[in-house]
Amino acid sequence: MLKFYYTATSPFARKVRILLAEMKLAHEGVDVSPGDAAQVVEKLKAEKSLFGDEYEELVPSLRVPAIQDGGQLIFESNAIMTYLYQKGTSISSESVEIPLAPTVIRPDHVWLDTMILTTIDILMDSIINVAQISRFGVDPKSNSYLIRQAKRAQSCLDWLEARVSPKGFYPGFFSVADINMICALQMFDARGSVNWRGRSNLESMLSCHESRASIKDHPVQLL
Ligand SMILES: N[C@@H](CCC(=O)N[C@@H](CS)C(=O)NCC(=O)O)C(=O)O
Repeated sequence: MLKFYYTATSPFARKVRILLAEMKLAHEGVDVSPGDAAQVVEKLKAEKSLFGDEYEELVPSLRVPAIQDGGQLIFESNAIMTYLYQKGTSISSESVEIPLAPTVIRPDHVWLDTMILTTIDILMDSIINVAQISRFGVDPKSNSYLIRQAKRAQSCLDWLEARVSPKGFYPGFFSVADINMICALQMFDARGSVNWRGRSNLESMLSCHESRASIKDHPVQLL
């Protein structure tokens, strides 16, 4: 059975969880949570592995999520989602109004869709970076590099706003880019960490998909 390594609070793991639900793929979840914010800081200061030695010997990025399927290990959420697409024998969306997209990226927009997925990744990564470093007592408003990270997030949001339609990145379908974007935006709302609102296309795409079962059944989790 496919093993899915995750932590409950990771927005990158949430992306994979939503796609697993969309595709109704049977899997065994393995929670490798390092504990609450204080425990994370404690482990990092002691230079201990965050997710356990066994996991960190297996996954070179030392990050979640990852999956193991037979002898195959896949890490990086977008690579995992691509793998799940290759594995999903039939994508069945019979009971939903907007079907799951037939491919991860549109065959006639390969470089643009690759940039879109990468830009959402940069956006999430910059903000998580700010949150992690602030846990060590660094004030994000007085640290020049963290100010740059926040600026990067805003410029990525502007770029994405100019490329998303009011119904999402893959009009007519619910796509991997939509899942990525929704996980980023809902994380920002839940943590109050980024002011992204006022961007009408992103706001509409979120309202278009937020009541979908896979999104509602796997909400953002904060510790
Ligand atoms: N680009 C990676 C990002 C994954 C990521 O940053 N995961 C965080 C949890 S939300 C993590 O494992 N952080 C541990 C660390 O930074 O050491 C992906 O898409 O899977």
